[in-house]
Amino acid sequence: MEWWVSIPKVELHAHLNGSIRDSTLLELAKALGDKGLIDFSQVEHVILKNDRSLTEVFKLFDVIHILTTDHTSVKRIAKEVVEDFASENVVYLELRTTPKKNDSLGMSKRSYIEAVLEGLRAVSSVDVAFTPYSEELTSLSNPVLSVTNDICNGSMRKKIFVRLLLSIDRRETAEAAMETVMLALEMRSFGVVGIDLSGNPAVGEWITYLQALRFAREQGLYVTLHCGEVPNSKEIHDMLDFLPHRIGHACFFDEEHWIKLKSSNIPVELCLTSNFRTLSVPSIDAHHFGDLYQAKHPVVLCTDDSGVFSTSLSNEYKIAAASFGLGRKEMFELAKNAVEFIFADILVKEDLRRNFNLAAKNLEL
Ligand code: 6MZ
Repeated sequence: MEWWVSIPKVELHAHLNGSIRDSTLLELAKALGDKGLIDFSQVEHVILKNDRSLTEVFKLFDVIHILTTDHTSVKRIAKEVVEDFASENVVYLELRTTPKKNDSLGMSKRSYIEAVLEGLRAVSSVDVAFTPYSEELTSLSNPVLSVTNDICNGSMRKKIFVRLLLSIDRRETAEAAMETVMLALEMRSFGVVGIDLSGNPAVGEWITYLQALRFAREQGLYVTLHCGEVPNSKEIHDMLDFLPHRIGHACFFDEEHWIKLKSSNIPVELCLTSNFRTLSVPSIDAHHFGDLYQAKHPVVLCTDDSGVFSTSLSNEYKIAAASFGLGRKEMFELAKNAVEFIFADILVKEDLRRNFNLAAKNLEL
């Protein structure tokens, strides 16, 4: 495992509330239980259950959201999630989350994202670079942001780039989706780079969000779609025709979908453990990673929900290597190649490429 942790990695598909530590979730549940607001024994059972179908995963998210949707918890979770990814040498993280409104807590979609940003600012174990590169370089107030090297106060500091994607949940209305896109546009100078369409794939119709997604793209935001998480041939075709900047999952594709995907060259975010645990693929060996990798189609290994599925990005690399007979050099190249599909600007890409080249030398690859 040590080697998989040691290589630099890029995470492009991680849901904030799915990446929460079990220990934090249990602590939050216990606190609400002590206040008599929930029945802790019932919730503990749901949190600790190991095998979950896709439907059960979304029931768990409903529980998680009851426990986590307040400013203090959102800030804490964002901080911990970044610390956890950084501790396993993730050097670039695109974190996605669904902005939430809760009038009784004075929470608006904007204040929810502001709490996430506060979480990023609260990280102390590593330098977090989350605003656009040009602003990072010119910022005088933040010494952390001398981005081209990691030297801070004379000592080497670890650094992680973080960018945010705002998710539209498939339960939302078209108006709510547009509100999220407008918020993303407003918050571009705080590291928001794009929009994700996610949520229970058995719910709603993606077409509801087409106008908001089109507008987002026209305004220069990146767009990634959860695509083919359940069998839905027409939706998969329509989503591919939309030509999103990336898609996630692609589990229930048929021959025609693969042809369309491959000819479009849309990069795919692949989540091996998540897909296996939700029974979206029969086994890891049979995962479409193998075919796409062989075909040299752009793919990126990701965790999806490292907390919910008890995994880590290092673990996903280890599993992929073992299941598909790939060596360290090939896996390192796969990690490095992910840099080409990030939604950040060219200067961040260049910085990351340098970082990977240096690591390759150090690891004698
Ligand atoms: C689709 C998923 C997902 O946004 O509250 N989410 N959507 N498929 C998946 N595969 C298992 N995993 C997570 O994080 C949790 C939310 O992310 C989406 C769901 O909408 C879930 O409620 P945030 O930070």
